[in-house]
Amino acid sequence: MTQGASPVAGTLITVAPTGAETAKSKAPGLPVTLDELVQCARDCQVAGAAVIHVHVRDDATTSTLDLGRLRDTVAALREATDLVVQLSTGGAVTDNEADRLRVLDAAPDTASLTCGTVNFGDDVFVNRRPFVESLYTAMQEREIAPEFECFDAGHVATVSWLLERHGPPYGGHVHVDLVLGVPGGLPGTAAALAAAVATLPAQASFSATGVGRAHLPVLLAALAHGGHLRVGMEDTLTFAAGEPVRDNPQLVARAATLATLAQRPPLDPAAARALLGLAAQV
Ligand code: KMH
Ligand code: ZN
Repeated sequence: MTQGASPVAGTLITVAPTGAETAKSKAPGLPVTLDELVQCARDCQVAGAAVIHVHVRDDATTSTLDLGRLRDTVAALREATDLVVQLSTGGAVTDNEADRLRVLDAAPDTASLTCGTVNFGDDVFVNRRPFVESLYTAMQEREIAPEFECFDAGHVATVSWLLERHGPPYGGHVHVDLVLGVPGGLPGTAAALAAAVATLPAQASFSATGVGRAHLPVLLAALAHGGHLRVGMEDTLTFAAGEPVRDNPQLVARAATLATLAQRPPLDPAAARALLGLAAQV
């Protein structure tokens, strides 16, 4: 059954600080070392984030799925913050399925799970349905809560298909991130967001991410639909016309202000854990 998202009193803010695509030389505020990421995470928690969506870089600042780095990153973020730690299993469009599946060995609280293939600018972000199933069932076995990432309408339908075929996710709660505005995917408009929300599984919560120029329209539309927010330099490098983003906390702080204005202030990490069906942090 699908019937849109269930409402929640507060706003879960996820920060996606780094991503796989942007070069440090193009965005000096991008956190690419572990120290930079940990400091960014601390500051984003203070600004209102409850979840951090993590991609890591190697010593040359290139995106990597190196397991040792991922493990060190999960440990360092848990040590320094209360944030829910989410690792990306999407990686970069060049990453293979085995490496993407191995990300789960780093034992994050949650992991992203992209629910289908999509054109990604001039590239293709490949997510074969059998691979999506493998990631989903591996997360069930390892007690990692998936965040279903949907870049296109068919991806939302695949969430329902996964639930019907394989049962509920670890934690029991379905949380979907609608990523709008990728060239090749759903456009970053309020109308596209509303259409996607209308087909979410019953009782699902959702957050939304607007890529590039879609950042603010999607953020405002998500709040208007009772949704949660994902912001960060993975998707947004321009703060306002002619003004580059200084750093991730700047984006989190603006999202927190807008969520508060919408009468749904940011959830703290403990409330985020409760929403996502995760055990409290010890
Ligand atoms: N970098 C994109 C190809 C995810 O993190 O799960 C995929 C991505 C999605 O960023
Ligand atoms: Zn990502």
